[in-house]
Parts: sequence; structure tokens; C-alpha cells
Amino acid sequence: MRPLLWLLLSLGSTLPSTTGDRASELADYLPTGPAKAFLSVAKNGQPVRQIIVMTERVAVKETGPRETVEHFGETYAFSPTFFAVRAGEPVRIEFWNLQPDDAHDVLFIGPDASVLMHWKLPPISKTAFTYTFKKPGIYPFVCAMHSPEMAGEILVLDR
Ligand SMILES: [Cu+2]
Repeated sequence: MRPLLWLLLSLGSTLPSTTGDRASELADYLPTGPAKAFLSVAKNGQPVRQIIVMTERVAVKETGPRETVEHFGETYAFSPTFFAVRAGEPVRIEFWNLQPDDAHDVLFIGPDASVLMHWKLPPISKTAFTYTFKKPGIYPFVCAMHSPEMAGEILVLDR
């Protein structure tokens, strides 16, 4: 699975992102098969708490700084980039795409570096699921369109 992850992570950094409307070519999917051993995802459910992850612009063509955008392309970040949950505890994670003109997406990656799911985050939208992480470890998440900088990590604690 590691080569796939590297492909996904390098995809974002090899394409210029100055247009700001780069479309994700990845289809949306929830965890299936072996990925379910790490993560189950439901539209509803009984979450014990909610976490909101927002998309923030760091340097974009509309507001600059121009030199920064020319050098790095448009750059974005998730906020927060790090949070902890307990294994087996359902949590509602809601992604807020705050940008009116930029799509984002999110890939969840397992502690073994396998890609667990992919979901698009359209402009000006909230996208929520109830997530249950099954095994302790570090689960990276990344926007494939703005990788490697738009990324974070979830620490899953032993219950
Ligand atoms: Cu993004």
C-alpha cells in the first residue's frame, strides 16, 4: 500500500495549484474490506463527541502574498491538524470547507499506510460522518488536492 500512498501524496505536489480549482480525480468511497479492521464510518450513529475540522487558506491568489503563491502555489491547511480519539469510541468528525471557490477532499490513512477512505469536500459545505477507529495508532489524513501541506494526524488511543 505504501507506493499508492506515495503516489497520492506526490500527486498534489507535482501539479501547480495556482488555479485553485483543481478537481479531485479520486472517487468517493468509505472503508471496505481490510480497511474496516481500522475504521468504520456511518452517516449517522451515536457519537460520544464531535470534532470540527475546518479548511483554512494560508496563501491564495485572491489575497496573496503574491510571491508566496508564485513559489508554493495556493496553500491551505486543516485546522486542527492533530487530535486524539479512543479506539472503539464513535466520534462525529465534521469537515467545514470554508472556501467559496475551492474544493478540497480528505483521504484517511491507516497506521499501516493503507488508504482507508476518500471523500470530497465541496466549497462552502459541511461533511460529517460518525467514525469509529478500531486500533490504536496514528492515522494521517490529507487533502489529495493540496498535499503535502494540507494534512493532519489523528492519534487513536487504546481504550
Ligand atoms: Cu485541499
